[in-house]
Amino acid sequence: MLSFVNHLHAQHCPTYEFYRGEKVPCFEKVERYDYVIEALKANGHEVSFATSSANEVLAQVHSQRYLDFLSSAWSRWLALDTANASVQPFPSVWPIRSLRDDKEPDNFIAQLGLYSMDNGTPMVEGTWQAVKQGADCAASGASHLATTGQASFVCSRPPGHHAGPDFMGGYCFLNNAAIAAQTLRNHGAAKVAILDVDFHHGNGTQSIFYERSDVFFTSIHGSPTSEFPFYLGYADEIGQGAGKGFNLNLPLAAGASVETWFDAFNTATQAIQQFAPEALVISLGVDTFIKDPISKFALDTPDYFKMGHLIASLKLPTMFVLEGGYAVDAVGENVVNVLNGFESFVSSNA
Ligand code: SP5
Ligand code: ZN
Repeated sequence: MLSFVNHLHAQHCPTYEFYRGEKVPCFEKVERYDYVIEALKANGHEVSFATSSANEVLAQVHSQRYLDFLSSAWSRWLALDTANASVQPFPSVWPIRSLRDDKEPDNFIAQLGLYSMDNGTPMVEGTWQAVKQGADCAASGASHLATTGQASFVCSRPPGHHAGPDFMGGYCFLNNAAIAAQTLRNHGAAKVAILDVDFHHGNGTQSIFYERSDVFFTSIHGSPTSEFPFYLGYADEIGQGAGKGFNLNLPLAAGASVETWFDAFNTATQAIQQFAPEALVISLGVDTFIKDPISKFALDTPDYFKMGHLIASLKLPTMFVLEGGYAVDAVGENVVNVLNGFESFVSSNA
């Protein structure tokens, strides 16, 4: 499968985040990417740099004021104090209920809170360059699928599915899966489905398409009663306005078995078949892995091959976008097992 790889990913290299008030090493590490590239090459998958720009689609998915903030954030952080060059900015104040989010304060940290859902998404000097290139890879993977009918894989970090229309969060800045889905729409696919298999609910993707009937979003994830992002991902979120009926959440208890996970997967894929999309985007997180350090499902390496095979059995034009997965040295094998399982179906049914 052709993979569009983000060769600028390492410019996003934060070193620490916060856990229970203490600094801890980042889970979303630069090496995750290296393991995926290594596994892609070992399994004979072809790689390409981005061939399309996401410039046009970015403004269809994210608000202009958020894009302006993100692209200029580092220079404005440095303008506060040149000593900030080696410091990661974190928000400390947020416009929660009753406070105004329509006004943008001049203060940089107040802006950072306005455009952040958590204090768990550290930024560094090269973050914008890395995430913009990731968006270009997502647009390229979608254009490849739309123009050739051939499946693609967007190999990029940081991930994207927690990033909403106008905020970052959960290690995410630009929503690559949403950018891919919107690019497919722009290429003429009337209906696009997104299946999010990351352990965490794809709150950003859900929010971007919540009032739309042309993009169906479904997600299998740890229940928000105990798992990040906590404030979205319940089963009663079914979409709104024109989007009513086009959102399907399948939250599972932390510790759910592999069998329970595949039962939910079956429910999700049946709903996708009923929607009858012209293209399918998979938000491919592998933090459902039993050894993942921050997640609580139990999938093992062979289960990812099975997942890919079942996705292929839907017989839809399909692309994959890398999301989470923090058992760093297993991320490559697990991701590539999904792609190999997908291709094994295609070749056995050719
Ligand atoms: C894309 C994605 O998978 N984002 C996940 C963001 C999760 N952020 C919260 C991390 C909380 C880490 N908890 C550490 C538990 C260590 N025992
Ligand atoms: Zn995740």
